[in-house]
Order: sequence, then structure tokens, then C-alpha cells
Amino acid sequence: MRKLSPLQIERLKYQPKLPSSLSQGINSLEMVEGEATQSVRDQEQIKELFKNTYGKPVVTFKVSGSASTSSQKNVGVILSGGQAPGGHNVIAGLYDALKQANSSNKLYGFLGGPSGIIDGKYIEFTDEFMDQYRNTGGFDIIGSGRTKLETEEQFQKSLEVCRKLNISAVVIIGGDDSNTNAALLAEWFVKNNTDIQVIGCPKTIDGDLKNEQIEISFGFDTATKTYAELIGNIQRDANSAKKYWHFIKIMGRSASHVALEAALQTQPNITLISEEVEAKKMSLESIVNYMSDIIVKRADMGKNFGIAVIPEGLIEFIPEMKSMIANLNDIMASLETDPDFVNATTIRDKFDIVENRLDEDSAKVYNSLPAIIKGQLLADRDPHGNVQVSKIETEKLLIEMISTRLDELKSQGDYIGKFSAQSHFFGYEGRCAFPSNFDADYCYSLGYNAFALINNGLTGYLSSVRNLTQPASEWVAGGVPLTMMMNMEKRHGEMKPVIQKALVRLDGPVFKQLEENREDWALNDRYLFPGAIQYFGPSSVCDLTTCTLQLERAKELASV
Ligand code: FBP
Repeated sequence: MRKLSPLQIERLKYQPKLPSSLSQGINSLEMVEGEATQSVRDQEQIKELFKNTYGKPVVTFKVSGSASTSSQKNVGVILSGGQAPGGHNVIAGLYDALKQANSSNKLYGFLGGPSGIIDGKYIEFTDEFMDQYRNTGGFDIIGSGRTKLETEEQFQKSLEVCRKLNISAVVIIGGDDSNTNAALLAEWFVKNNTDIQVIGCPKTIDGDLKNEQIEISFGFDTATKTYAELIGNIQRDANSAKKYWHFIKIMGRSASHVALEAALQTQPNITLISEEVEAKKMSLESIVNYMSDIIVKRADMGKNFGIAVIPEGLIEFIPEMKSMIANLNDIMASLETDPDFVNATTIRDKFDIVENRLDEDSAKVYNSLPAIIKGQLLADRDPHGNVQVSKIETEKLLIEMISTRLDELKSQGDYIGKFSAQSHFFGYEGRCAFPSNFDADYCYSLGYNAFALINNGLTGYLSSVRNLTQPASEWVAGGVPLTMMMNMEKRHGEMKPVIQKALVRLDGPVFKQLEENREDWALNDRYLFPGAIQYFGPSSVCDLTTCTLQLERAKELASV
């Protein structure tokens, strides 16, 4: 018998809340259709690429006066991409709805991410198996992976596996890239007259899969609360010992939503936001000067300590770094089949080949970096061709450069302090935490709702649950056509249909909150200590949503 921690035992008993529209049972739902939709941009091209699934209406569910019966259905589910707290509850909600609709329905889980459906690796869910994972973090129930589902051959193989298991719908739980693939698969299944439906669920701790219809992706709430707890603890340590500057890099591949939210929850001395760095065209040197300036001012006040929060994706938003990385990416892509590169015997030889091909400007930027960062920039790309920013130690790069700058200032008599720094990277610590009550409820509702979309015959939709700052009973469940969120973007040198990534809006209420307060937070210690996520107790503590959701909602209400 597996030993469980006391919290594991308690969380297994938690009963996630559903919106009242879904709480009367899966067979008592009526679907309400809105107006026909359009893609956010590039309508003609998206329409052409998604001839069968384009233009469908947004739908919502309400309780129906009469109960219906559901025909037998088998469904397959895939977890795709990086882990996010609550993924197990999406599957639990899906499983419960499916069994409630018809007890002979079956749920299959594809193992190891999208590759599971291609290779036919799966398990069948049972009550006993599902019950071990309710309200737990992680994706270990069936595993995850980053295989891109996009080629004709992969779609064909997926079809064969679905046919073998008599699967009539596939649920893909993933971020913007995975849901783009869900849209492609949905279109392919319709085009090939297969009747197999595809439904997506909005996942990613990064919080960048959001738009008019999707208020937030799941996992963001728990991950940001976990990082905020850790930052708060470090702030208390820094304020006690008063001898270290802590440089904390916070996960979030591209957008800075996670760093921004964690900063609003903790009020550190410095918070960098990548989108602002890009908009203001800040060079690495100007970032170093900005941070050094605050360090000097604090030292003048006798405070040789502080907290700096740095978003994971920063390096790709610094203009000169961005061009250098783009140059590196092109070179590395062109070398994939180059015999000299492929047959090079040592890593050093491979690096030399790449370095020799850099253009003049890129070589200058690249050569100004410490050796360790150069190595990290040359590491393998992810399957989408992205630099793996989680492996680039920007926090250490900044410490080194600021240290040099402060030495210069000291020699000029402009700095009287002592700079001793500690670096941290909070990322993986937050991706598999026990989901907060918010994420446990939201995820269960998303999964339950995904089956409602299937039961109503929809395909190419993203499960959507809205009105999230209100109690769960008032949440609004429904579906959004995936094509509605798409536009054309350049990927691997070609224009492709993709779901638009939402970056931090510098004119939005969340960034404004930081902007209005950061001067005060820089010099005066306004640290907040959020503490650990609370799962039991007053709802003002346990069910609190993020600052991001609250500020965005308040702005929305103010503009009505
Ligand atoms: P998703 O976009 O797939 O949700 O993953 C996001 C993320 O957690 C990023 O924040 C991070 O940069 C990346 O995954 C790390 O990837 P890996 O798990 O492959 O190291």
C-alpha cells in the first residue's frame, strides 16, 4: 500500500466546485449558440486553411428543463507540453462527466503526450485509478510530452489508433502551440469524413493563453502563488540578515505574466518586465544601469540588500540579444544537415562552426557574454525551434555585469556599499504543486465542460469557463472555436496559422499597478509575505484569485 502524506489524504477528499449551469448533471444541459465568429486577424487565410471548422459560434451551457440520454462514446485524452497544476482535475472532470452521461463510456489516456496517440500507447481509466489522482498536482497520471502533432502521417496514425479503440473524440490539454495542433487535427478529421471530434483545454502556467474569451489558462494561479510564497520567504530572510541581494528568475517562457503576478503579490524592490524592456528598447547595459542605480541608492540608505525579480524570457526581449538569438537560430537550423557540423567530434568544434558564421553585429554581442551563457545559448532548441530559456542563467549574467558596474562606480567614488548576491530560479518548483482551490475547481469544470462540448457534437473548440473572479457557482461554461483565436505568424521561416500568444499589456491595469508603485517598492521595503497556499479555512484566503484576474476584472467593470 502506497504511503500518503496527511495533505495528500485530505486533498483526495476535496470535492471540486462546478458552475451551477453544469451542476445539474451532464444530461441536463442545453447549449446556447452565439453569433458566427471570425479569427482575430488574417481572416481570409485562416478561413481558407480551416474550411470545415472556421466561423462557428461561441457557445454557452444552461440547465435544460428536460434530461436527455447519451449514446455510448469512447474518448481519448492527451496532456501536452509543460506541467501545470490541475491537469489531473481536468481529466477527473472529463471522466466524471463521461461516466455520468453513460456508464459504458470509456476514457483512454494517451501516454507521454501527443506521441501517445501516434504510437498507440494508452491506458484505460478506471474509477480506482482516477481516484488516486484527484486534486493532485503533476501530469504523472499519463505523462506529458512536447511532440508537435502536425503532419499528415501523424494525423493518419492518430486516426488508425482512434479507429482501433473506437474513439469518437480526443481532448488535448495544452498551451497555445498544442491547441493550434488541436485545431489542425480537428480540421483534418472533418476534412477526411471521420466524425472524430477534437476539443482543447487551456493549460500553461505562463498565463499567455488568454484573450477576450479565455480569462486565464489553468495552472497560473497555483504556480504564481507558489513562487510568491518562496519570494516572500526570501524577502523575510533578506530583511533579517540584511546582507544579500537576491536575484530571482521566475519561469514563463516568453511573456512576463508570471513574474508580474508574483511581484504584485510580494512587492519586491526591482521587477523587470520583458515586454517593457522590448518596448523601451532597453539594451543589456541599460538594464544593468537601471538595477545598479537602485542598488546604489539603497546602499546610500544603508541597505545593502534587496530582491530583484527577473522574468525567464528576458534575454529574448533585449533588442540586441533578440537579433543575435535569431541569427543563432537560423545558423543552427541550417547546420542540422551540414556534414562538417554533424560529424564534428567535440562540442567545442560544433560551437566554433556556429560562432564563425555569426554576422558582425551578432558576433559582437555574443562575444561580450560570459562563456557559460554562450554555451547555454548554443544548447539544443525545443521541438518548436525555441531557445530553452529555462536553461539560460540570466540572473547570474545580471549579477556578474552589475558587480562589474558597481566596482566601476566605487572606483569613481559613486558607490559606498557592499554587493553580495544570491541567485535563484523558481520554475519547476511551481509547476506540479497541489492545485489551489481555484485551480482544482477551474480544472475540474474545464474537463467536465469539455465532455459537454463533445456530447453536443462540437469539434475544433476550446473548453471555456468564464466569470472567474466570482464564486464558482456563477462561472459561465461554454466553448470557443479555436480558429477564433488564430492568426498567421512566421514559424521556421514559413507563415503558419497559430493561436496568438498574449503578452503583458503595458497599457493594462496589471502592469500599471506595478508601474505606479515600483519607485516606492524600490527604496522602501514594502514586502508582502503571502505564505503557503491555503486549502482549508476562510474563503477570503483559500479561494482568492490572482491580482491579475482581479485587476483585469475591475478594469472591465469600470469600462461598462
Ligand atoms: P507550456 O507552454 O508547455 O505550458 O510550458 C511552459 C514552461 O513551463 C515554461 O514556463 C518553461 O520555459 C518551459 O515550460 C520549460 O520547459 P521544459 O519543461 O521542457 O524544461
